[in-house]
Amino acid sequence: MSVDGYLMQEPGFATKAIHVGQEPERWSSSNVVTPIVLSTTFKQQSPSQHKGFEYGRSGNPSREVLEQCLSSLDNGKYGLCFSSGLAAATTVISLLSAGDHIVVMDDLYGGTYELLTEVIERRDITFTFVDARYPERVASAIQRNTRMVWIETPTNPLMGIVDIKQVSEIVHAYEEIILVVDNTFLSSYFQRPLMLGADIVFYSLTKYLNGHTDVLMGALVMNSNELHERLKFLQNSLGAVPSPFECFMVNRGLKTLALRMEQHMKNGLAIGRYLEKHPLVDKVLHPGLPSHPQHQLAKSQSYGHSGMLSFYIKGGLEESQKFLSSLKVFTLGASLGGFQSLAMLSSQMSHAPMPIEDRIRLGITDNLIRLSVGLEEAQDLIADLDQAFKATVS
Ligand code: P1T
Repeated sequence: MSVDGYLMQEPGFATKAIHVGQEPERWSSSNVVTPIVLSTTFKQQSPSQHKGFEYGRSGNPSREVLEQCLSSLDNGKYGLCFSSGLAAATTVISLLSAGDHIVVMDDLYGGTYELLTEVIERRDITFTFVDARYPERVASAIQRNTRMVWIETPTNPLMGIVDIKQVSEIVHAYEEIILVVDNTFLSSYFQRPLMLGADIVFYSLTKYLNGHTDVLMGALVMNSNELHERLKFLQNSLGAVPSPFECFMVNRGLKTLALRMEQHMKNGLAIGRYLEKHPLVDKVLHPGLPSHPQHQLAKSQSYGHSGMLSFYIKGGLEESQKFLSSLKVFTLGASLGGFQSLAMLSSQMSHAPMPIEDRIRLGITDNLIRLSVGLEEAQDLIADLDQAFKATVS
């Protein structure tokens, strides 16, 4: 189905989410639901001869099911799961060595920013932060020692859109550079970066793919055999793997991903339109609304938009604080992509690790409110925002 001029959704997504990797024939008991295999070791027929599993860190049947299903949803060949989004990021960056350089989108999740600037920089890996909404800036930031380009699209929290195809053409003029796309805000239901030229798709599964706010996990999806081999090696040697129970939970969450994402989109658009008309709102950032400067680009590379949006409330920190503490249906809290609606002040929460001057330059100011619109009734969400605006000015 094509919504409002977005790319035409490919058939079969929901079927893959329900069936790939989950064939009952895979198990001797023919169970329809994936078992949670807790065993950390697996019997070997003779030393080093086994049925594909030897030790829980290097491989686990519940994890393998999820990895196969996730890769199919991105039309990728391989999936790898990690104990959090940032564990997946640490593993990808461990592909690099001292002396290497990364070009990074300047508007990105504060935790990724902190990982790069506080941890990775100490390993003698350098970065250039660029506004990748202008692909020519990615091109001019590439150096002799650049080995990776890291982008988020849409960005957290400013909803900037990066032209994945154009950036991938720039990157792939160099054989040795890998393009990583953080697709957390849209999920594979609304965007498939591998098909647009990315080498690795990155996910915080903690968000939409699990969707129930009860698991921390990350994943990487790729096509290249060589990258898969190197990353699988690192998955085992760094050891940041998820538990079998959590793999089961995400696998279960995936079953309703298509349904959830459609509803997140509907609710997010209803709220975005409501906010655009509100006299206490300066500006709404939602790539699915025609007012977004990159609305056409968003439509040309994705299948829709999730429940993520941000807006500038008129005023400053005091107004934001009053508004956020008055919400009753929206929960004031970190994270996103769950069934319940969340609101946050990025400048003080997810992006607190970023230096204030960078935040201000980017527009992550104290009146920027980020919403993760959940699956409640849109009317109830709008009524909640309405009463919080009233409380802000009372
Ligand atoms: O929290 P974790 O599963 O480690 O994922 C990190 C991460 C990576 N990429 C993006 C785009 C993210 O939004 C996140 C986590 N973000 C939040 C917790 C947040 O509130 O924005």
